Amino acid sequence: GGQASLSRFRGALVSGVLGDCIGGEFEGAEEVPMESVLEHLYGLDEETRGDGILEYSDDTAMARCVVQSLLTRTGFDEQDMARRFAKEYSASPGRGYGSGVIQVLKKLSCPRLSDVFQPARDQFNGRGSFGNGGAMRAAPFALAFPDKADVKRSTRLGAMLTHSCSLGYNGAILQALAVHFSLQGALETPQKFITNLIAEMEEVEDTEAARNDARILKEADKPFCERLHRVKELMERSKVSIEEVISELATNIIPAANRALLLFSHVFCLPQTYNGLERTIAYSLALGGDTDTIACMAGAIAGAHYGSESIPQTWMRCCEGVEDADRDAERLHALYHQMSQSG
Ligand code: F2R
Ligand code: MG
Ligand code: MG
Repeated sequence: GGQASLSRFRGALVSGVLGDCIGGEFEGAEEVPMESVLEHLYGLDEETRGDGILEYSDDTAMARCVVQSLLTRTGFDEQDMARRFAKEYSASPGRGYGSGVIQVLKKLSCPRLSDVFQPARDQFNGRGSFGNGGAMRAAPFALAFPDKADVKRSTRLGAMLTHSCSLGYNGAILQALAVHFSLQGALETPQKFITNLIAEMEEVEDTEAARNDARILKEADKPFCERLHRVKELMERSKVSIEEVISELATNIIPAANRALLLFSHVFCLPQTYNGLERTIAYSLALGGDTDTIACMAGAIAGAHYGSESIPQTWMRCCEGVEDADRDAERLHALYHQMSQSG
């Protein structure tokens, strides 16, 4: 489809849900052989599957809150979004939330709470969470706002409702920007795509808070820029093994760094019968670790690039929440174009 077409919106939102549901199988696994990934994926094609058998986790549960809040309020409203997170958690606490964020979600349900950002600031002795819970639900911000500055501002605040450490909210901004650029067809030239992201993150990470957090966590001065430079170097080579990607980018670093990997996954080759979107999800699973979240985020970026036509129907039938995502994508598409005309 053309830039910011409905197909790209549906691709992004639905593939995020698919990545979460399909990736849940391997979350936390240290090593995931490609044979196990392919076996899992072939299983989705069998007649016996279907009817939303794979449930979505916290990634999609929270992204759905973001979507409903942005649509209902026609923009970002922190009170409304915080209320939705709290209500969703209390209605369905067993979706596999991070152990720390549960405390924030419980506090957000308190009617006497005056500052909705305070519970997140209190996390981890006042340091805030650097988990990837902000990034896993960031894609809808890119689907609601056509303006890049709005995407950055709303994604940062939306993440800060639960993640007040800069590595948590800046990772969310990186994910939203990747979806934003992908919607516009920027992945046609992957090198330029990464170069654009580096330029954006140079600015995003250029704050006192970011430098301070990076120092405390013994990270590079600008952790996301550093990872993106590594991704760019690896992409310039003709061949890179999966082990190398994992050891270069995923070990001995904070969970937030996982996010850099997803930008890379679409370039790898898997069985020829697989299209680009299927390859992205398969590769995300083979990385191991936080597979539901990596596949959810990579799925959203790849879905915005390849569009809804590349999503296998058999996968869609297996995953919970796909129909809702498809319907919401249409509504976000309308909101996005309404905003681009008015602003
Ligand atoms: N929680 C999980 N997976 C665990 C297994 C779930 C299992 N399948 C089940 O059903 O029980 N996955 C989900 O959590 C990740 C997103 O987490 P989020 O929202 O960022 O949570 P939190 O608690 O804020 O952070 C996660 C952990 O990171 C460490 N951490 C964060 N900031 C820290 C800090 N400043 N200092 C020290 N540690 C910090 C803590 O261990 C947190 O608990 C996604 O994968 C989602 O799928
Ligand atoms: Mg999850
Ligand atoms: Mg996860």
